[in-house]
Amino acid sequence: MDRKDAYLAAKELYDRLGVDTDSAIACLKEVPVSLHCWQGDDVKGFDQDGPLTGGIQTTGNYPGRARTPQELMQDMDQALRLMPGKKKLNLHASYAIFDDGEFVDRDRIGPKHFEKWVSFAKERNMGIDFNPTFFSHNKVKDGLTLSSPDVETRKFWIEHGRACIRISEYFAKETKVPCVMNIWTGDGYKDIPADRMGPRLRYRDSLEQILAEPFDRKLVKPCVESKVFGIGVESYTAGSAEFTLSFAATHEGCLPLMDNGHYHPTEMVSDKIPALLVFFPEIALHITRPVRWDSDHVVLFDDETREMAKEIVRSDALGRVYMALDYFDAGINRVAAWVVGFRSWQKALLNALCTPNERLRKLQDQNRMTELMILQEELKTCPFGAVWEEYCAQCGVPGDRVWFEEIVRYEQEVQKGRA
Ligand code: RNT
Ligand code: ZN
Repeated sequence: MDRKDAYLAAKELYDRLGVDTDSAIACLKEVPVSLHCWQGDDVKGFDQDGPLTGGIQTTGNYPGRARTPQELMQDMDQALRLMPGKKKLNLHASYAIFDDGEFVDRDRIGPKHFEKWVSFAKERNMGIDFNPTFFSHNKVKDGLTLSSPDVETRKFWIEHGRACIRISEYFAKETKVPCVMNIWTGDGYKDIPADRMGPRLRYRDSLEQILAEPFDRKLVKPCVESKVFGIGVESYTAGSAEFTLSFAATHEGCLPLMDNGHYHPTEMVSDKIPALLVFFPEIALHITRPVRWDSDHVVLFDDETREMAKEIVRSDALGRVYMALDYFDAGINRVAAWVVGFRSWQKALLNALCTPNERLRKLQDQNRMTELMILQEELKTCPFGAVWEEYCAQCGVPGDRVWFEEIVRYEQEVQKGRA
């Protein structure tokens, strides 16, 4: 059976279940998903040459890492050619691009250091999201930034946050798409601290000083990302779940950001999404795959990824949830890692849009739990693959089982020559 016939057969079956696959495809084409630049170079960035710090780690040494802005953009372009759907670019401040011989520290960076990224995004019709970089830098003092007891250290990082707000607003104005600006710090302690509240009081104050920078709330969407622990920061994290959620709840215009690698292993972010949507007009997500810890493996089309997408769609919240990918695998081809993760999240969203949510909801409300269980199980073997292939074709990108040829070619022609 050819692709089109397979799609028509699938469409008919979904139609009988009460799902319009054409509308699902049309809807997904308009949903932006933010693609993180840091998968391409193992979170190294361009503004310093030290190690990755902050309790996060890339593992693996697959050849072909992008070493320069040009290589990173070239690799990202290759990845973009293999991804269906609407993309947004997600940058970290450490990806500032300086002129030859120029160096500007993070408290002083400005829009001009991101002009090349703006052109890149505009030419590809993408908005830009942004992240101040509170790690991998010599002014991280004793593992602390915004919560440091040292006034000078705090001041430096507050200035960095404020500079990033100005850059975020510049991105939004240039691309005409609001910029989600996410604040995450790895601040914390390896071993049992004596004062758990002090760092949090300082963190709150620092965040307030950053947000005191004037900006248009329609253009810049500041977020605070929580975390439970990091490598070398196992005992205490200043920006815990309760801390960031409470901060966002009490600061107008500030969004909570949940990264699904940042919770205890049996906690599910899929369940937290509708809980937060009850109270917050907008929320943000980092979509990742934690394997035993916050390992940031490539996102797959697995159970929890599917559940997260379903909760967003079922809550009718595609317009209220800012979705960004956040993982970094240096053990496989990095362009392929980008593509697999992006395609997996697209699959999860399409799958959610091809779920008869109204019908399922009715069964739940009528307490017809036997039927609910059966239908939810049987949906798992519906011919979703044919709908996915149709979506890829309509987006002008290769379907499953053929795009990898492109990776092989690109690796031979471009990535292989890199040291
Ligand atoms: C770290 C956080 C954070 C980073 C990126 C690079 O655990 O998830 O979002 O991964 O900012
Ligand atoms: Zn994250």
